[in-house]
Amino acid sequence: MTALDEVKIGGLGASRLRVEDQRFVRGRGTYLDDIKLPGMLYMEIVRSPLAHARITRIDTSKAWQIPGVRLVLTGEMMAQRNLAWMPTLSYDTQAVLATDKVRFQGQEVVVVVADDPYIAKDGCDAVEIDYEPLPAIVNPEQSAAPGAPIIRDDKPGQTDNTCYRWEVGDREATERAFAEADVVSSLKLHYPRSHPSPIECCGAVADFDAGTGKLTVYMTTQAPHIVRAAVALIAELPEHQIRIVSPDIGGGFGNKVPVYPGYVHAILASILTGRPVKWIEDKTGNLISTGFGRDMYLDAQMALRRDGKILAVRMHADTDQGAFFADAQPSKFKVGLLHSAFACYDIGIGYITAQGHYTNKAPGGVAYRCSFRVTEAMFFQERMMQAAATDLGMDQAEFRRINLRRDVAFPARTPFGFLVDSGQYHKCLQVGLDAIGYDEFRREQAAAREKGRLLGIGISTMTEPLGAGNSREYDILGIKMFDSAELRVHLTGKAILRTGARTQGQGHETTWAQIVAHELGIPADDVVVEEGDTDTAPYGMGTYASRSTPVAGAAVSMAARKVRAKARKIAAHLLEVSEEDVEWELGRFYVRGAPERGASIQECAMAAYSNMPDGMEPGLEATAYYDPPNLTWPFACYIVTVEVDPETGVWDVLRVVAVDDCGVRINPMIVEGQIMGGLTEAYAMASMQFQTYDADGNMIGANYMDYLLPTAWETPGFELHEVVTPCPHHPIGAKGVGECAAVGGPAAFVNAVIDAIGDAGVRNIDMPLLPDRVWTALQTRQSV
Ligand code: MCN
Repeated sequence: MTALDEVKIGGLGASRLRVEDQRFVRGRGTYLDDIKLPGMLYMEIVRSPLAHARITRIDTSKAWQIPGVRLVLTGEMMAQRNLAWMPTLSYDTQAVLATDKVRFQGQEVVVVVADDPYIAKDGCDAVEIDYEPLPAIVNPEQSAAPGAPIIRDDKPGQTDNTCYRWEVGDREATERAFAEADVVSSLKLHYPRSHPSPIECCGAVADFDAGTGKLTVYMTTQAPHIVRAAVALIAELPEHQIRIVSPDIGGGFGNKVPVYPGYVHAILASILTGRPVKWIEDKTGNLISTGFGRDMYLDAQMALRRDGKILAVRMHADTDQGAFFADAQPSKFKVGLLHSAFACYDIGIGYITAQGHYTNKAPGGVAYRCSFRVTEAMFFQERMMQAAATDLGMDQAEFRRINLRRDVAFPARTPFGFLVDSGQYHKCLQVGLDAIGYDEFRREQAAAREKGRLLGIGISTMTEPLGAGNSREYDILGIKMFDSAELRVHLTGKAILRTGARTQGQGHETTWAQIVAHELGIPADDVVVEEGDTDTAPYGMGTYASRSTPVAGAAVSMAARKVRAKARKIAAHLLEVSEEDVEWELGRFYVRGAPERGASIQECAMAAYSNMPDGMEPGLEATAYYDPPNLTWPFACYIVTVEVDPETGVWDVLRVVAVDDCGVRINPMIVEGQIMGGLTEAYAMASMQFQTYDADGNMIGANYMDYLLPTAWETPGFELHEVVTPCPHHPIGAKGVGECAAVGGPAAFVNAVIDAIGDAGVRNIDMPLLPDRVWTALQTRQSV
């Protein structure tokens, strides 16, 4: 036997079809709603219709009288068990059920548990609640206004609506750089509130066994181990008696990271009734109360030299956190990784301040397809880049060329402390410019303008820190983060792999097996991947912030290498040579100088259980925990061309070019799928997808008539290109990719539209660029 063909066995670089799709396309997936346990009860939630009100009366007596209603929970009952409030991941508190006041429309007030979901809904309708309305605060400006009602009057010592203040960078050096600048470019922007909107909503089936004291919770979570710890702490239950199982998940996109009150209700209801209890959000519940991202206002300036060199940046962000600070991250930086902005540019100095504001809106700040506020960071960065180039009268591509880090500049420290370790930024930009035909488009644009046609081109270049996990180079969270993998190779050479990550559609079952194939030569089809069950998976931190490949993927590699190291000893034993004389080629060991004498990995596996060397522990398995030395830094260049209709403000996308450098691609097809999905979300952000609230705090966007997502019909085509700069510290050179296009893409679309119409005075249009907003901007332009 000779070395295997890596691509043929489904190793690195193979566009292997997704194995999980075998069950998904046949309707054989097991999603939360497929779980039906004997004697199961169903839970529904009464939500507040008002954004801000005092609760003066709750009467549940009529609900209790409905046949089939088994339990009606109020905040008062929760308070008796010390469960009316729970800690959030951001070190704040959140009401589990409202007691004194409601603080956002959709807040959970009463829970009804019944024999079937319809009776539970009837029970909800029978609950009587009296509210005394209070003025609603729906944005940071109102929140900070003198005399504004204090939203969090439940918190001792809270005398205003400030949730946090935070700063990073060198203020004095930044001021000095601004004093020396030839040009100061300023911009104010808003990244609107938005919802990840997975097809499957959040939910849980809680099953408390009073006999054993064991609590099993099936739940749609992206981070089962973290949720297990949270449940243990919130409900004061022993962690070893809690099993969290995350079944197949119908999309997460960040929505399923936080610990929501509904999970706690279902758990308590199961403990109190002694029966399994199922809670599944309906779409309105999901859209109105769980998992919002963005909602950040930026006021920023850039200090520039006339020749195009950026001297410094200064940014202030006001963030609308909603009623509870429940960002899905315990970041010590409060606004996540906002300060990763400008990491790809050679800027030495900067200063960022941020203020979080409580408002009467559902808790925001979920890492919606972004690594903790990186989406906002990169959008602001690339919009500022466009504005600055315009202020200098400089070409957009040239301005980026002047400021992008050069290949020789790595590793480079950003003004905010990150260490950017690698990249080929100029090559990436050039591939994009060549693919779109930049110079030719500029000529076409000028010619079209002569005829009254508005063509535009927008560029977005960015690197983002992916792989939340490192605690050595850059301590993001104030806690150590890592991930894990456990690989067991059975006697026949087939293997089972478990990790602490949790796929929600990304394809881990396919790609992790490819890493094992690459490291061991076991065909990927012979490796089964399991994730999501805390009773069997090794401890891990979950899947979000595109951290799985950088951290769990690395752990898979390390576990396989440990297995290979043991197999090498077994091979030496089988081949009757010393270990030093054993060489490795994919799938087999052989004797140095006598390549015909070899032992396959499968033969070694058989021997590990039947003919191991004396003194060796039987079996062929290993567990690896990976705490990476740094984040991974993928780079991307997105270029979009558009045509704007001057009569209506409607804009059409002409072309979208994407150049992504996510290092070594494990599965190119899956990577391309991730990029296309991200670009679709980028287009959605730029064109239609946002949630807002009226003056009374009623959400506009709680259904799919008001909250628009693009269908295949609207979504433009994408032209994908790649550059490969292997990550220097990842065992197989891979970097994260899952969110890059969603993070970097929106600015390319907006920049293109502004480029089409902005030459005569339009500086900004806030997303989404609805036709009426563009049309209004066009009127400004025409009057300039
Ligand atoms: N991959 C690869 N080669 C690389 C990098 C990644 O083959 N160099 C593969 C990975 O093995 C994995 C996929 O691409 O199968 C995404 O990997 P990664 O970038 O590590 O991201 P995660 O697996 O951690 O997924 C998280 C990311 C985020 S943050 C959101 S939000 C998101 C996303 O992925 N949510 C998704 N993509 C999604 N895709 C689907 N279908 N559903 C979601 O909920």
